[in-house]
Amino acid sequence: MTGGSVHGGDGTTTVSVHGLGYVGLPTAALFANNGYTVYGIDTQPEKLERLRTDGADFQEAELNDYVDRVLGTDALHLRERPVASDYHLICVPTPFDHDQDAADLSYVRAAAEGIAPKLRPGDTVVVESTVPPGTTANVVGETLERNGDLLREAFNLAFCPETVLPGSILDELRGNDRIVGGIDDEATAAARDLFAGVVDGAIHTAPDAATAEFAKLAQNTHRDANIAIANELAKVARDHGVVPRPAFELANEHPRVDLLHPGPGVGGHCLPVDPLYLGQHSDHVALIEHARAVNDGMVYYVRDLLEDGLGSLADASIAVFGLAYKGNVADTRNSPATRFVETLGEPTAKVATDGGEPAVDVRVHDPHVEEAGVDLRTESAALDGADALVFMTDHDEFTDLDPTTVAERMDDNVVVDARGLTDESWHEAGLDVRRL
Ligand code: SAJ
Repeated sequence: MTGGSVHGGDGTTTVSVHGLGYVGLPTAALFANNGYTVYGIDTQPEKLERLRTDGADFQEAELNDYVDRVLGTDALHLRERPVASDYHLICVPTPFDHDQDAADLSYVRAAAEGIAPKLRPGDTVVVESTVPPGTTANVVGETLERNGDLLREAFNLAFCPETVLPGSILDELRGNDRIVGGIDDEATAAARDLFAGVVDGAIHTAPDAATAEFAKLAQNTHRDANIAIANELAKVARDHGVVPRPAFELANEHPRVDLLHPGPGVGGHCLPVDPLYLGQHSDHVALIEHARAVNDGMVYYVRDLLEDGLGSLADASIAVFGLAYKGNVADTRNSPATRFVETLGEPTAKVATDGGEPAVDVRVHDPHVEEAGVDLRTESAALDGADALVFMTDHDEFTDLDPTTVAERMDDNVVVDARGLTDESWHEAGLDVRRL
């Protein structure tokens, strides 16, 4: 384990970052702000143009400043095609292909194909994209060898998983510990030394790349499964007439118990996807797959709570507060709230009226989200005259709501709180609150 004191580069070391998305762009800025000469490579010219003209557009102001500080300087050059560099970091998407039941590695392959002809002896390639174990050594290694002039022994190849958390990308990027695992000791050391130059956290070395790849998947799978146990226990608690969260708080008084928060499911770019990669070369994933199903099924449980409160969804006006996948971010990727809104449009025995489309008036409000492919309302357009209010995201704005005012503005009094935002005062205000 090393790390702890950022020393940075001296301007002569070159780092190419392939893929300027939510991981790659902050990573490029991290190196550019620490004395490295960085090439930010992205195959989409319009993205590069937008960056040049408008700068970064993350929902995190400090991160935008951090990126904008180096954009247009000699520290960060934007390019459409790969260039020769001492280091190449691969930060491209690896979506899960549900038809193939496998990770879609096409972007990783394409990045490696672009890097291969530029590789020089002693250069280092580091994969940061989340991938199934074995991908760095096999898929990336073979692609680099096949498309370039160098044999595997001539360059370094390692895996170092990204660690960005929407909401605190910059802090986590600079402060988190990192794991590095190379295809040999030299590659591990090269990647370790690179990251030790820019992060405050410790650098943990894995025995090989596959172990590091597995560790990354294990982290997100562990979190997903732990949220699933919280969700399952929450449903069981309600079956017993027990409100889940206060019971969880008591359970957590034990020194070795740490129940996470139940909720409407798990969204984002990592947790709903990463556990699936583990099933690619293993049949021992029953619990992991069940956890996924429990979390994905929570939107139906929330809909059941709503339906129980209203008696029927037909002709109801429902204010859905929160579309982002978690609190205080604008990110709607794989958001449970989006799926929940879809379920409200699904005809069910209880919803369907006189054989036609169910007449559910769904009014979505999210103060953080600007564009989401659904019609977004202001707070009052969503809440005034609503029969029910459903909290799907724990934004601070919602915690600050006054229950008495909410009760006055609604027509009926059903509140489904999937995020633990409400307390006794909501009952006292005359609202019929169903809490997870
Ligand atoms: N959630 C719950 N209950 C909880 C905690 C979270 O329902 O108690 C839900 C959230 O509302 C959200 C989802 O889970 O919908 C995921 O949110 P998150 O904050 O747990 O994680 P992500 O997806 O934003 O980021 C994760 C993090 N991984 C771990 O905590 C192990 C982050 O550190 C990683 O860098 C990131 O994945 C990644 O890029 O892999």
